[in-house]
Amino acid sequence: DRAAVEALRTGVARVTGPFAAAPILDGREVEGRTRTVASPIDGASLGTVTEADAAMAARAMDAAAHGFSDWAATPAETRAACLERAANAFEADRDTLLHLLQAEAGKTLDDAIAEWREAIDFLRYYAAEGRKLFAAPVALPGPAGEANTLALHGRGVFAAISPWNFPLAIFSGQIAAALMAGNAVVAKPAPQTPLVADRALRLLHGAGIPAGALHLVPGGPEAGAALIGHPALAGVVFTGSTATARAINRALAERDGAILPLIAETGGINAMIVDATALPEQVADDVVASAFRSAGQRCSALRLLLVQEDVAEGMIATLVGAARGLRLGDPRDLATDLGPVIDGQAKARLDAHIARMGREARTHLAGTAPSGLFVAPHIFEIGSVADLREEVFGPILHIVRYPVDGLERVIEEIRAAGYGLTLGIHSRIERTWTRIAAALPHGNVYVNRNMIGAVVGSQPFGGTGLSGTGPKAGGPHYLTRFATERTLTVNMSAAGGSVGLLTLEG
Ligand code: UN1
Repeated sequence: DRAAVEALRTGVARVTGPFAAAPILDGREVEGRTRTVASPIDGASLGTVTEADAAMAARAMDAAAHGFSDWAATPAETRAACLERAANAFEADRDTLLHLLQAEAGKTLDDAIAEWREAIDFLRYYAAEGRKLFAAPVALPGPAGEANTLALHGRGVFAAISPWNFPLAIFSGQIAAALMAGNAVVAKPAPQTPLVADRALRLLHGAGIPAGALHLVPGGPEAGAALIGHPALAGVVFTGSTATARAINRALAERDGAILPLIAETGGINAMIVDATALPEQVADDVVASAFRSAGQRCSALRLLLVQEDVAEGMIATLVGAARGLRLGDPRDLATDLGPVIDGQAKARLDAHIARMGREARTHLAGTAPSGLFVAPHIFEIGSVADLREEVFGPILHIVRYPVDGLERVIEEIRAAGYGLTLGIHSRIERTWTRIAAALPHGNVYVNRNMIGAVVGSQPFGGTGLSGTGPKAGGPHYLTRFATERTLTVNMSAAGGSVGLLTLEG
């Protein structure tokens, strides 16, 4: 309702900076090189960040290695309770977190609220899942006279490397999962969004996560490389580009010693297939939301729309009409649909892509944007799926028409691209969508709806192939990958084995 939204907006607008972010090692801020953090909305200074260099990142790893054993020995119930207290603290800090999501990441109020809620959901969900998984060893069947149990243990120090497009939800979700599984964490937020990360980290500490178990290193690739190269590293959780995941994988492979897990959630060339039975108005709604919401800066966003040629003309006209109505501007204005893109580099990449499409593709929509970091929604028509070779991270939709007998070929082309994140299907023929869903490896398939905004616990999120390693964030299997599994087998019939003095340790 309007009044509530207006009240919320007023509360968020009342928050004032400046804010500061700094490396936090063992609960203490560390000094170093400092720079200004500017808002993508208007370039206004929001505060400062002290960035960690390689040496400081290495010190954070040392500190985490030191803090690991106490945290690993903390009962799972206590770890879960810390995350739940953190969820409450995130709720209480609503106005400031929303303010930072808007000012630092350029989000609309809708998007900021959705992300803030998602962060809270991650904290509560992993606490609940963790209670089930980590509370006590599980008894397993075995031969008579033998007791078998299986227990999950933290691995050690996890590096958590998170992106700017969900600087609160993914940042906090990675940390919560790694902590719940009994790991110590060194978190490196994206260089574009250190302020909201710093705020979240302080809330986590305030909720009882020990200073020794969670450390913050704002910084760039140099700090990231120091984390990945550090001898204490036990695992990496990463969300970002496919290229960076590959570089991390390579660096992990070069290390001496243990083989370490990488949990990566990366990019996609996400497609939606629309056949002639789809409802045009619903398609238009769902395409506009999937392609243009958050200015297309979601890894789940729709990039490639495949429309059956019989209905393509009308469908494109409806879409163009709907997209033309989108408002671009300051995301703190409630009437705004699309805020800015994250930085000058992102804008330059998008502008270059738009220029290339202007030459190579048929242009259906090319709006103009206000000055600054704004990119207007664009709709281009290309000849085939293969014409789009890379993930384009912004409000740019590509359309391909396919003939009624061309569905198999389209499926084959999507598979050949190698990404497997989100997939949308609009069809009222069940046989069609079951066939498409079965033929493609995508992690999140959405039928007759939009394809963004996966809900924690309901639509666990993550892809396959070039899109990530799995398991899926916000799903029941995610925490296990952060842990090691160990069995204990005891011969109960051997002398001394059956006297009942034996207690199995968790
Ligand atoms: C990302 O954009 O990095 O479903 C992943 C969604 C979000 C995507 C998060 N969970 O839209």
